Amino acid sequence: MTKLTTLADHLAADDTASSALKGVVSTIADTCARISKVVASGAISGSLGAAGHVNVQDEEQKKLDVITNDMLSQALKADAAVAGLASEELETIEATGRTGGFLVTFDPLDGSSNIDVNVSVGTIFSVLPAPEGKSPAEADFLQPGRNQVAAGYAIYGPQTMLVLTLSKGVVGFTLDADGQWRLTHADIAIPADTAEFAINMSNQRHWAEPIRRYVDGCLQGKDGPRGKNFNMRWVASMVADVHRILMRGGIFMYPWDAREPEKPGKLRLLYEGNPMSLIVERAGGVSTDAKGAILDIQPTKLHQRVPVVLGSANEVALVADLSRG
Ligand code: P6P
Repeated sequence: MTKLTTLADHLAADDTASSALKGVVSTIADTCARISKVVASGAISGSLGAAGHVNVQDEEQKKLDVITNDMLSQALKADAAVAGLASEELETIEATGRTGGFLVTFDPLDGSSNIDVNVSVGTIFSVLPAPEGKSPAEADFLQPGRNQVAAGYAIYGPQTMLVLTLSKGVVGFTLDADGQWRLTHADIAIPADTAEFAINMSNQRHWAEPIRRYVDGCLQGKDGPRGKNFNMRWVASMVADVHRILMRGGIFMYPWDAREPEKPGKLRLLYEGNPMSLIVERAGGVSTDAKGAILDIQPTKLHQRVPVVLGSANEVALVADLSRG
């Protein structure tokens, strides 16, 4: 069997992205390959369990949150094309002392509450243009998601995969035993229709009415207004739920709920909502805050949260119609 195309060869054949951007993507991909080994070592390396403090999100940090954040931060600071970075695990941005090039935001280990029970987790990343002629400030990261020049994620599951979008389309690479990322999914596309929804049902009593109505319709199955039965999945790793949707369709929802009414949702815009939205849109899906496109949102804070309803276009449209009233 001929060897599948490597990430390096795939990037070399891409005549739309600059060599500097390809370099940043390679830096992230190489780091994710190393993170995969650390994640896979689990209890053997003593990397499981709590780190003993909470992060800027007021969430208990896992040891692997800290380890993976440091791995990505160090690798990006060493990349000449990176002017600054922002992480779910860091209170504010880190400037590299360089100007121009790119800004990178990332969630180093998404779904880390699953890591101690051996359920898939991942790394999510977003690449934005950096300001010219000045060291980036926090305000320079507050760009709408449509400004992204690259976005992707690694999923550390039964296979370790890297899913990536640069200027168009969505491609998937699988980490080979020789450490090479091999092109296994050349043109990822999300089916427009689905019979599978993903939401944390334990929050049902806290949802706004439109979400409750939509989910009730799914639960009534073929006896209800939808006229078909639905399946439900909730991995509690956004990367795993979104990956499933990229592979076979579906709708993922983390909407606003009344538990913390002052917050728009749980997920963060800059390093979860925006990169996943670019990927989903480029794969023919739709990604909204329940009403409008997430990629059009003008960020106002580095760690701001956003409601997320994304996936199969026709299903997301139904939720948007209900939400607009
Ligand atoms: P809940 C993981 O902590 C995360 O940020 C996403 O990856 C995931 O979709 C969501 O939170 C799970 O949240 O409230 O169901 O545990």
